[in-house]
This record gives sequence, C-alpha cells and structure tokens, in this order.
Amino acid sequence: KGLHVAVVGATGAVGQQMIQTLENRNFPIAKLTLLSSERSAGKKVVFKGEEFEVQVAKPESFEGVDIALFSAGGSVSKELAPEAVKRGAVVVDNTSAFRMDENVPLVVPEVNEEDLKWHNGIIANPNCSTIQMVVALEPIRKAFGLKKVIVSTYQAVSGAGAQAIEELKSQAKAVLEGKEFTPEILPVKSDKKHYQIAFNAIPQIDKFQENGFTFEEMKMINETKKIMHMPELEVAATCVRIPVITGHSESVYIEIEKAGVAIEDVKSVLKDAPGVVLQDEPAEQIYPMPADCVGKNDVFVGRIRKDLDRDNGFHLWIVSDNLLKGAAWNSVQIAESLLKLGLVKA
Ligand code: 11C
Repeated sequence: KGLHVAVVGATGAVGQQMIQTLENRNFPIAKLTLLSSERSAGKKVVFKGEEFEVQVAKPESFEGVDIALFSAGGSVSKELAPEAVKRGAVVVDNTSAFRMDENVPLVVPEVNEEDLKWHNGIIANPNCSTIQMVVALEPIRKAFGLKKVIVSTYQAVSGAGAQAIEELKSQAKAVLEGKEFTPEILPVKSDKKHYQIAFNAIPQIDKFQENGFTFEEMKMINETKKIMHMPELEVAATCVRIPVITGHSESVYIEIEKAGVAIEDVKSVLKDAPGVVLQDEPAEQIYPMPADCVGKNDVFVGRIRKDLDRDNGFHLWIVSDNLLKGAAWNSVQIAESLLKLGLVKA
C-alpha cells in the first residue's frame, strides 16, 4: 500500500538526500523508481536496505508514477517534467525551470501550503537560500507586517553540487601543502573564469544578469515576493560563496510595518513558528552555525537585534542545511502536504 515515487537525479547531492529523507520519514512508498542521466545510470543506490539500480530517465519511465521528485538540472526538468505530468504524475521540481511560471505554485509548506491546491501537475521547490529566509520571515510578517528585506548570504559549496565539494576539499589540501592547483568549478562551472574557494570568499553565485545582480540574487528577490504573495515587498540580496561544505548562513536586515516592537516580541513569535528553532542567547554565546545545522530539517535563527537608528528595523542571522530544508526535505515535505490535502492519490 502506498505510492509509486520516482526520483530524477537520484545520484546527485540533492537526489541522495531525497532518497534518505523519504526513508527517514517513512514516506508511504509502494514502488520506487530511481532515474538519472545516461552518465550515472547503472549505479546502485540503497533504500531501506534494498539495492536499486538507477535507470536512464525517459518519458516512458513515468508510466504509473504518482509523484516524481526532480533534481537533475533545469534542462532535464524542462524536457521530462511535462512528460511525467502527461502520464498522470504530480511533479515536485527542485530546479529553477518553472519557479516563476505563473501556472506553477512555488511552495514552502510553512508559508504557502495552500498554493498547492491550484497546481497543474508541476509544483516548484524554491532556491535553498530563499526557502530558509522565508520560513523565518513569514511569522514576522504575520505578526508585525513586512516592508523591506536586505540579505547577505554566506553559502556552502554543496549548493553548487558534488563537484564543488570535491574542489573545496582538494584545494584546501593543496593550499596547506603548498601545491599548485587550477580552479575549475567555482564560482560557476559554465562561466568564463574560475577562482579559488579554499580560504577565500567569492561574491558570485550563478551568472551575472544585465542589472548587475547575479541569478542567485534575483532568485532570492523574485521567489521571496512570489512565495509570500508580496509583489510590493522591497528585497535586495548579495550572495557570497564561502568555504563551508554544507549549511547556508544569511545576515538579514528587515523593516516591519508595526512601530514599537521589542526584540522580545520578535523572539517570542519565532519561538513558536513552525520549522524554526530560536538559538539566541548572546550571554551564553549561543547562536546558529552551519556546522551545527547539518543533517537537521529546521531553520535556525539567532543574533536578533533592533536597529540602532530605525524603530522598525531588525537584524537576524538565519542558518539551515541547504540540502535538506533548502532542497530534499522541502520537496518531501511538499509531497507529504499533497497527501495530507488529498491532492495526490495512489
Ligand atoms: C547554490 N542556491 O547554493 C544554489 C543552489 O536554483 O535550485 C540551488 C540552485 C537552485 O549554489
């Protein structure tokens, strides 16, 4: 008894976490189909102690599939997600292919689960750095209103995939041993130049757009407005890659609507918010750090301060596992919501 679930991109950094999360959550699976590009097909993956062979993803692979979780890059989603929908599957897509399509809901269950109700077969999973920010901002918006957001990110290399993790590890070793190396992956594999990430910080994630912002920065800006249903929200972002393997961190400045709100009011709202863990005790040096968040589904918030010049300004520090809440867990959580709301049936 259960659903036929397909994972597309089953051997990638996110795909692996999706399979693990489906297992950890004991998601009701009657049949599991693991798919990938030709390059990774044939690899073996273990789910609940059983070995599965990864098959090449083709349109026919989706016959009889109830839910397909896609994380194999935008071009694979563009080609195969409509094929999966045609065959009756509901697609949860973790790429940027359909996120800003007005016929596709972009969902973070803690914020806009209701948007699942108008899906047309495809549901988009937002960008990792956007997800963790909106989980913390939504309860603040509900309680006090929200006018403006300025975010600077400190993003882990696993956001750029398994090859970027390897590049950081091998570069760090080379630098410490005084050996030569040639950067090949970061900041963007397909861009013209590549820079050292070990012992460095790179202020470029994804490609530059005509307005001078990178695509990652524009994703944070546009996706935040769509998920929160706030086209009027003022949002600016600066996204930076740092030499951390997993766990994105964000320094976020917000301006709220309501006057006279105290730090304790913000803390008490966050303490009770779904998906949020408040870690904010400066006297005890307690604050979120990526190394502590790895492997956890929650969004951790701390360093909450009232702005020194503006009564309605607050500063926050937000950290989460970019492969879990930022990707695999949010996708599986969407699948759980679809089941709960009766929007998918075996
Ligand atoms: C990064 N945020 O850290 C990116 C990875 O649009 O799903 C996620 C890319 C995406 O490099």
